[in-house]
Amino acid sequence: MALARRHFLGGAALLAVGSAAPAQAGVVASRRLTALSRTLEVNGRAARVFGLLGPDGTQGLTLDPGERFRVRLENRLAVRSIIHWHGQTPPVRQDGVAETGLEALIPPGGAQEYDFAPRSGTYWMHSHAGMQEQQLLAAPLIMRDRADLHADMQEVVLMLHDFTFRDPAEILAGLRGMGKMAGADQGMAMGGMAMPGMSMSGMSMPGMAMDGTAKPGAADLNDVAFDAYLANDRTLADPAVIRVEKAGQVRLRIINGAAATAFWIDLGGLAGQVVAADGDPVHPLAARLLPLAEAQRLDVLLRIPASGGAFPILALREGALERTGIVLATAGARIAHLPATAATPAPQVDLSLEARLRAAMPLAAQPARVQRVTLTGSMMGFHWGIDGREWPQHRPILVEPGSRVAFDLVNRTGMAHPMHLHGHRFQVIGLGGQALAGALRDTVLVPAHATVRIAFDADNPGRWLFHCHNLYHMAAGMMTEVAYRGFRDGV
Ligand SMILES: [Cu+2]
Repeated sequence: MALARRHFLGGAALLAVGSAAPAQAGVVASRRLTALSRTLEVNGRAARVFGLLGPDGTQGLTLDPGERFRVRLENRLAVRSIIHWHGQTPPVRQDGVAETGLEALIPPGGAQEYDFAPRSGTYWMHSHAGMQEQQLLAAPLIMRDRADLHADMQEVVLMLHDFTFRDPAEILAGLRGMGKMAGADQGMAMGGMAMPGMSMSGMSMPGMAMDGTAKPGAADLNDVAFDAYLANDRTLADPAVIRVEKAGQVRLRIINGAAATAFWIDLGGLAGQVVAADGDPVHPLAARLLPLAEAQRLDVLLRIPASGGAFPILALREGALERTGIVLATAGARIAHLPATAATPAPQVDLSLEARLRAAMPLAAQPARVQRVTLTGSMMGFHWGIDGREWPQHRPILVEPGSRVAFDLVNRTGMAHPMHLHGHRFQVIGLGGQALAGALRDTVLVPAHATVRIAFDADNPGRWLFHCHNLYHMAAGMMTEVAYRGFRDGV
């Protein structure tokens, strides 16, 4: 690859593998990140999953303020892979995707170098190859800023996953086959009608309430029945317990790394202040219950009571009873057992928080050409697309270099779609026709039958993936490219 070659020629002396020690003033050697297999215990059973091991021996990577993203990614898997730096805005050939043809998958035993100026905040990284992300090839990517270092504040990362012992490819095949079996008149239409025999292959019934009755008019939720929901790789049977100080302040960095699950984050007895969405600062907003779609992040400031105690932070699966979480606890606090199911189902994740978020540093006012992007498809055959086309039969969305671009994301389907644009930061500027100066994000939820308007500056030339981050929708075809006019694929 041209980029890797240039980097090797220009910076070979800096590529001391596995060392984070400064090579010279202001320069840090590549940090090593390793894609590998590991074993987790889930519900008392061993699970073979993927992982991304950082230089400190834990999952994920944390960079210091001002540090460049200078990373050597090593593939120790038995399969080809590539890791996408979700929400970061690198040059297009370092985005960590192979679908555009601008980068290649990394072979087993191979490595790839990356070097770009990162955005600070709460990010994450995950495989963009096959269905590896469903198998937990994903980890936190935290870019500290100077304020984080000087603040008298403890950082806690909460990373969420949905987990299945089954092969994700089989699940997708089951979802597609189910639609065919259902036929046009069997009630698999949006809105959720009862259908017999839904337990095969572990699929859950869209639009079904927890007692198995249909929810007339409700949107479809939760295509896939998972075996467990993980918070920092653990279930509530044995949750991560994180020691905090009485009267201390915590910056909770919440990452929804789930494949196909939106959650409500329940801060319980703690009052929280949302200070960032998808890594970008927002005006502080008090909240206790926070909706979080797939791939989205929220940073929340928490104050631990002076009296101390144990404080569960729960993630509630939307439209369902299942939940997961971690426990923040002061020294000696008694930690009660928390059941992994709630008594009543959590509501559907919505835009109630989105409507209240305001970017701390919004885009400068500027006219934009609004383009309509229609989200299409249905549970029928599990076909999902954009403007009626399924990847790779997509039609790229053309943008003018240097221009302000706006998209009206019009959801014509009965399911919500968390839409992710690579390589850019967009602002949410309209919800259902209502204008707002909302959060800067890289992933926005477009609920069933809703319209969301986003705007961004076309300041990062290339061809960039734009897709639903429900990974089964993405695999089924809900992906396209945003292509800069005049961008040349060659070097
Ligand atoms: Cu979707």
